[in-house]
Amino acid sequence: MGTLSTTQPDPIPARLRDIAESFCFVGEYAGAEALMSGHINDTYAVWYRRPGGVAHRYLLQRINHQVFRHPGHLMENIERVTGHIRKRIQVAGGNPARETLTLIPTRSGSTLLKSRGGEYWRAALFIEGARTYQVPQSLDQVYQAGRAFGRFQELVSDYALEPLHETIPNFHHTQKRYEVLVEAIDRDEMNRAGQVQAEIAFVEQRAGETERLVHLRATGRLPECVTHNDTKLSNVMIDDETGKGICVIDLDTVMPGLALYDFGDAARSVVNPVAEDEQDLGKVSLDLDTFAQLTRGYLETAGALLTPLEIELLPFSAKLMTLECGIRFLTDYVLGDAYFRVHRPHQNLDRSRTQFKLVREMENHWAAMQRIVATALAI
Ligand code: GN1
Ligand code: MG
Repeated sequence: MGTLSTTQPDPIPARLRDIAESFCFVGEYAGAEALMSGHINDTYAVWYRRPGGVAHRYLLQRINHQVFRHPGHLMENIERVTGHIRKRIQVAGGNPARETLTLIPTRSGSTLLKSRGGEYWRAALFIEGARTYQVPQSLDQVYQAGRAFGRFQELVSDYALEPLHETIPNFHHTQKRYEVLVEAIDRDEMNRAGQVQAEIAFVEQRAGETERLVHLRATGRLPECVTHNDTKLSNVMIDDETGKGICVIDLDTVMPGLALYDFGDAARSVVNPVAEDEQDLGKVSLDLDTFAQLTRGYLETAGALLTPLEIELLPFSAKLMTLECGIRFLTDYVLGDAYFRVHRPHQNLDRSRTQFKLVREMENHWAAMQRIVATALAI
C-alpha cells in the first residue's frame, strides 16, 4: 500500500480530457476542476458546452483501487442500487436525476472505464443547485441530513435484486478494526507507536465494546439490511433553494450491513461543530442539539423500519462508529498514512484525536443522548 494517496494529486491530470472523452458526455469539452472532497477517490467536475449553449458539468471520478479491490463489483452494486432507487423515486413522483446518482456510461456502454494506465474511472450527472457541507451550517441542515439518510435506508429496504457484493470486506467489523490496530502497533514499522500511547490506552479501555454489534449481527439479533456505510454529512446533497437533503451520494460502500452503522456514522459526523482534523481539541465537542436533530430526522423517515433493540442501541451506535473511525485513523497513522489521504503530517493522528474526544464526550453525556432518542420517539 506504501505511498498510496499520501500526496495531493495533481489537481487536473493531463489526461483528464482523454478520459472524459471516453464517456457519453454531450457537447464539447470546455475544462475541468478538481473537487477536493473525500479521503479516498479523486473527484473532478468536467465542463461541456453544447453548440451555442451554456456549459454544463459532469462528475468524473477516479476510483482508488487499492482501497476498492474490485471496481467492477463496486459499479455493479451502484448500478443495482441506483436502478432500484430510481424506480422508487419515479413511483413517488420525484425527480431521479436530482434524487439519486445517474451514471453516465462510456462510449462502449460500460459504467466503468479502465484506462491504459490501469486506472479506473466512472462518471455521473452533476447535480446542480445543491451542495455538500463538511460541517453543519444549521440545525435544520442536520435534521435534513437525518431525513435523507433515513429515506435512503427506506428506499433500499425492499431491494431484492441480485445480492450486493461486499466492496470492502468487514468494513464495519469494529472488532477486526481493533485487531488490525493492535497488529500495527505490535509491528510499529514506522516507529510511531511511541507517540500515541495515550490514544492506544484510550482504545484499549474500550476494546470490549468493539465486539458488541458484531456479535448481535452474527447471532441474528440485529437484522442485516442494505446500508450505505459512509453516512457523513458531506455525503448528502443539500438543495440550495429549499435547504432539503435531496440526494445521498458516495455509494461505494453500499452493501449488506446494519441500520445502526448508518445512524451511528451520521451522528459521528454531525455532532462535531468543527473539522474532522481539528487540531485544537478544545473546539471539538459533542453538540447535543445536532444529535437531537439528526435523530428526529432519521426516525421520521426510517423509524418504522427499526426494531426495539435497534432503537435502544442508537446512542451506542453513535459512540461505536466514532470509536471505530478513530481506530481506523489511528491505525493509518501508525502504518504511515497508507489509506486516508493526508495533506500534512500528523493529520490522521489529529483525525483520530477528534474522534476519541467525541467518544469521551458521548460517554459523559450518555443519559442526555438516551433522553434525546426517547423524546424523538415520543413526538
Ligand atoms: C472515508 O472517502 P470518504 O472521505 O467519503 C472512508 C469512511 C470514513 C471517512 C471519514 C471507503 O470516506 O469510511 O468514515 O473517510 N471511506 C472508506 O471521513 O474507507
Ligand atoms: Mg466515501
